[in-house]
Amino acid sequence: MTKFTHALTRLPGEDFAAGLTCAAEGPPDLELALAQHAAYRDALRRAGIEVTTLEAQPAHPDATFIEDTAVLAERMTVVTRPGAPSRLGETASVAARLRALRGEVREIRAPGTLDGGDVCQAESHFFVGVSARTNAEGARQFREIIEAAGYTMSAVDIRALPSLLHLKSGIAYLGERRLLVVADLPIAGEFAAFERIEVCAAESYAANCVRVNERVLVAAGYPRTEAALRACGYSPLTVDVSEFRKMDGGLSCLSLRF
Ligand code: CIR
Repeated sequence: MTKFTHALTRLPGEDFAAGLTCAAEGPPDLELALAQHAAYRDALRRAGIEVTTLEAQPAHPDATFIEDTAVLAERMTVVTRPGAPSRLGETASVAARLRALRGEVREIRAPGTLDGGDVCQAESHFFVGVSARTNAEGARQFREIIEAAGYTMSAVDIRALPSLLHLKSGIAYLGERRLLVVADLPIAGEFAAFERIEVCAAESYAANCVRVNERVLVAAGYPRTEAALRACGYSPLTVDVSEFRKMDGGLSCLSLRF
């Protein structure tokens, strides 16, 4: 499992409530979202990470979901091309920051689209969701880049699963060749090489957790998932992300870890 030392986050802005969402949970409370974001950054620090936080990006209310703009692995840095047109303008500032921090940056180019939320790394293998946001061309370009860097990849078509905005809305790699997954994710191909821990239907939102060094960050309010993680020997750190959930965001998408 990668040892993470840094994370990049971005604050939600004044226009946070104007972002994309299908969740019928009402508008987010910005003040609470800022407090939850601060607690999230603290949780990352408790897991041993130094956190860099970018200012909110004016006119880009979804930019706090920074994970969608890049994919970082030990041997490569890829800046994505988000599938929602309103999010295309989020990548330039992230690319500039990543170039300064990590050197060479590869890019997904038109007509490809790829959201970082569709990319799940499990050791040297990547599962890539083909979704409403990531198209086949984006997945093809990503494969070319990562195979050149010595990784492998399998594409997972989730377009028939409208409950999953992104692949990682329904899956997380926990380390130790274990995946935390929602029950309706298709089991096929390379998934078979991993142990599956299923999240119960009532707690499907909690499948989007993040292993960070010795801890697992998991959304607060999902006790069965938290218990399942403990039963496997993990040490969960719960973080309340209710205001980000209202904007269809998961826990992982609030940071880029490296
Ligand atoms: C969007 O629809 O793009 C944002 N409102 C939420 C993105 C969440 N990203 C993620 O879970 N990876």
